[in-house]
Amino acid sequence: KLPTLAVVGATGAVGTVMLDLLSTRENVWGEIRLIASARSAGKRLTVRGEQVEVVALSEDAFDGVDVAMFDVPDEVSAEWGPIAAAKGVVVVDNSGAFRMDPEVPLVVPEVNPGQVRNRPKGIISNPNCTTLSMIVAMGALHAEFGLTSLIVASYQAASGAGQAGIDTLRGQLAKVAGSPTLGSQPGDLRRSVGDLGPFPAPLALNVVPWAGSLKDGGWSSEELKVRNESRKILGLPNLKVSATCVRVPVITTHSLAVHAVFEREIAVAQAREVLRDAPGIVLCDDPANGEFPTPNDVVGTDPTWVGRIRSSLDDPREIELFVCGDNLRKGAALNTAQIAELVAREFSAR
Ligand code: 11C
Repeated sequence: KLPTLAVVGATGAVGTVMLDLLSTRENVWGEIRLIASARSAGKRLTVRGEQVEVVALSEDAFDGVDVAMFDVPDEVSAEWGPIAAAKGVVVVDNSGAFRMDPEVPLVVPEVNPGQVRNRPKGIISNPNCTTLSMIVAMGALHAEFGLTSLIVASYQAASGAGQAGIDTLRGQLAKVAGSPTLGSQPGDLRRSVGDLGPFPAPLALNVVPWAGSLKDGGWSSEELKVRNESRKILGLPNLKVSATCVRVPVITTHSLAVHAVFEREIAVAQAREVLRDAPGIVLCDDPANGEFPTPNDVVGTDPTWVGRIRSSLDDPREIELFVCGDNLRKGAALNTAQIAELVAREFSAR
């Protein structure tokens, strides 16, 4: 019998992409149950071409469920993940609630698929979308050249902050679009765009060097996630990682400028060869012909796109590159679905 899947948080920005993926990827599931907050219960959503009624999150909603993909706020996962796991459900969680728990694996199927089975709590975590937007490329290069340090700057899309982020950016863009002057005087956008939504400054016609919450030393939670999660996924607890996370007026697809240092010398041609052969990567690197990844060319696609590969002018062990990944797909729903599919294989092997 094919395993029963629950999608918890089926109505959010990531949940919507999850349903789309479940309708288009290989069908490895029996029943698919949709679970959301009481507010969304009763809604009917389409999955695999059929209308399915959303049920409210409750202990009973997990009856008979084998695997559950959670995309809900940290505190909801922290409460309900263990409740589902106690009922024997394998929980694949896309929140930050369990990622750094040593008893919860943090899995990227192209990088550390074996970790899926190492789940004493019955919970597997899905990384943050910013980490995920670069880690498949970094994992492939690390396997060949031995990564020692990462310095990154992110260019994060509004949808990283959920549907509220998308709605805020679109609302602000509508307000500024017709103005011949907005964006040319100090603070004029702050006075004109209205609701800042989940962002601490106007995002339309602007960039905002902030994502997440304030942590010690002036770091943002997002920057610490990139550091801690990269170390855990790559199995490099001492990897040097320094991130500056920046929000840009893009709807969906995160980008990162990456400065990577390796144990061994790495030529551009060698890096290209590794990335060309790596699963989940598209090499798009021909600047003479205007070819490099941009978020708008990448949005809606599954792979991590890599371009602008250059050797450091100062050290043959260092390279620079630019990566783009759809933060709602590989950055969230797709990686979660890929992990869940690895678990589904265990059921079909029984
Ligand atoms: C953003 N990366 O772009 C964040 C959203 O830890 O899963 C995802 C937060 C998380 O705002």
